[in-house]
Amino acid sequence: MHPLGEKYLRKFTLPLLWCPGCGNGTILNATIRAIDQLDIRDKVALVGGIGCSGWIPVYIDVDTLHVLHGRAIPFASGLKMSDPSRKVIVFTGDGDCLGIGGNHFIHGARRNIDITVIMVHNQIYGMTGGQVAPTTPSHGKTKTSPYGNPEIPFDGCALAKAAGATFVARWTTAHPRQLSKTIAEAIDHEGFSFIEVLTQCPTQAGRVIYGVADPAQLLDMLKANTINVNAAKNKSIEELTGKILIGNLYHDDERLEFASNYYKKISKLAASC
Ligand SMILES: Cc1ncc(C[n+]2csc(CCOP(=O)(O)OP(=O)(O)O)c2C)c(N)n1
Ligand code: SF4
Ligand SMILES: [Mg+2]
Repeated sequence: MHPLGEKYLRKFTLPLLWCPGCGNGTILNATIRAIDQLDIRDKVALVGGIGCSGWIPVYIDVDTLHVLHGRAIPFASGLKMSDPSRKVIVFTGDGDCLGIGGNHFIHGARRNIDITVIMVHNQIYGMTGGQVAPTTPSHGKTKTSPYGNPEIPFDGCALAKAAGATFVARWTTAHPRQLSKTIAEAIDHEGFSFIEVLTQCPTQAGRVIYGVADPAQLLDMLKANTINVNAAKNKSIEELTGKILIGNLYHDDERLEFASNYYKKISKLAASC
């Protein structure tokens, strides 16, 4: 086993429950590297929602919570408020975050509470067998949209920024080094940080939406369909058509963070009593 796996994986939880070639393993790897780089093993708490992606924290030997579907952000917020010194990271599926948990997501961002939300965007409800998600592309065929999805998908990054998140980034599982670096930056950021990770789900989205079950081919598609936000600056509208922007998309260090501001107010009030 790789030394970082030896150091951080909970051996009794292995083997991983994910399908072969699933992108969740890459996100697990990028997270472990970020935690190791920042040397925060004893300060971090990981919170997972329900779904294949919600299992990422289960495998990492640090303080973890595996909570109700759609409720990872409220649990994480409560944890942060009870122990503001904690670095709290949420792992949430695109269904978990933008479907059932959508309201918690926008209010967490609005408060600018200091948690990092990693949203695993596989375009589908993976764990429950391939139902349509709020991120499924228009016209995409799933088990519950057999004639093609009649809806328009959410842009999770645009929604996070509009709701008040102060660090917003998007990467793919085809960019593991960049993803790990951005996870470390997001953990360091004081405020609500949101990272969307476009990922391959060979068993459901790959097979059902694209007719492609080969993980390597799906990774090639992720590379081909994305462009770095900096490289995009020099491209024409025609060159950018159909491309999804990746990279660090938004950063604001000025806005007040919720937990520290709350405790500052409380201690001021206490001092004036
Ligand atoms: C309250 C509640 N409703 C529905 C479910 C069933 N359920 C479990 S996981 C899931 C969707 C998972 O999709 P997503 O969040 O995109 O995660 P993925 O498996 O794709 O990583 C659903 C609907 C549940 N566990 N709890
Ligand atoms: S169903 Fe998709 S997301 Fe879930 S473990 Fe399998 S490949 Fe991964
Ligand atoms: Mg999903």
